[in-house]
Amino acid sequence: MLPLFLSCSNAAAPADDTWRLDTAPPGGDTDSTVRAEGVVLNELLADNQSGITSELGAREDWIELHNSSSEAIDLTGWSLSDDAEEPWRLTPSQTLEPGAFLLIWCDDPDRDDPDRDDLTDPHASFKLDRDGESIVLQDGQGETVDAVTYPMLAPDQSWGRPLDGGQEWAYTVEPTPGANNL
Ligand SMILES: [Ca+2]
Ligand SMILES: [Ca+2]
Ligand SMILES: [Ca+2]
Repeated sequence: MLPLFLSCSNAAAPADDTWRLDTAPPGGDTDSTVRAEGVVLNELLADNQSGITSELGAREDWIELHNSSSEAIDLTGWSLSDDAEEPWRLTPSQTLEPGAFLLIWCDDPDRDDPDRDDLTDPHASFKLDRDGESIVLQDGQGETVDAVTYPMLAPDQSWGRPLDGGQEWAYTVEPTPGANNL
C-alpha cells in the first residue's frame, strides 16, 4: 500500500475548490495535517438504482470512508452529516484499520420501528441528494476532519477520489463501495 497520506499532505491550495480540508490550512502545523488525513470521505453514491443492497435488501445511498494512514483509527464519537446542526453519530462504533474502507448507508431508517433491531451496518440519519450537497466528517472532539461538496450525479454514478485518500475528486469510472476507487 502506498503511503497515500504523504502524497496529499502538502497543503497546496486544492485546484478543485469542491474539496477542502478545514483543519489543514496551507502552512498549518504538521500534526493536524497528518491527523486530518487519517480517515477521509472517499466516495459516495446518491441514487442507487442497480448497485449493492444493504443488509435489509434495499438499494440505498452510501458514503465510503477510507483510512489512508498507516495506523488504525478509533472512530468512537465520530459523526457524519449533511447538516452541521444535526450531526449523525457513527454507530456502531468501530476502529478502521490502515488502508481499510467503511461503507455507511445513508437511508435515514426509522429507528422507532420495532423491526429496526435488524440494523447491523452503519445507517446514517440522512440521505444524499442526487442534485448535490455538502457532507462533513467530524472526529470525536467535534473537529471537522473532512468535507466535500459534490455535484449532480446520475443514477448509479459515484463521486470519489480517483486516488484513494488523494486530494482530487471526480466522477468515478464505476462505483466501488468498500474497495479501491476507479
Ligand atoms: Ca438519494
Ligand atoms: Ca441530504
Ligand atoms: Ca471505493
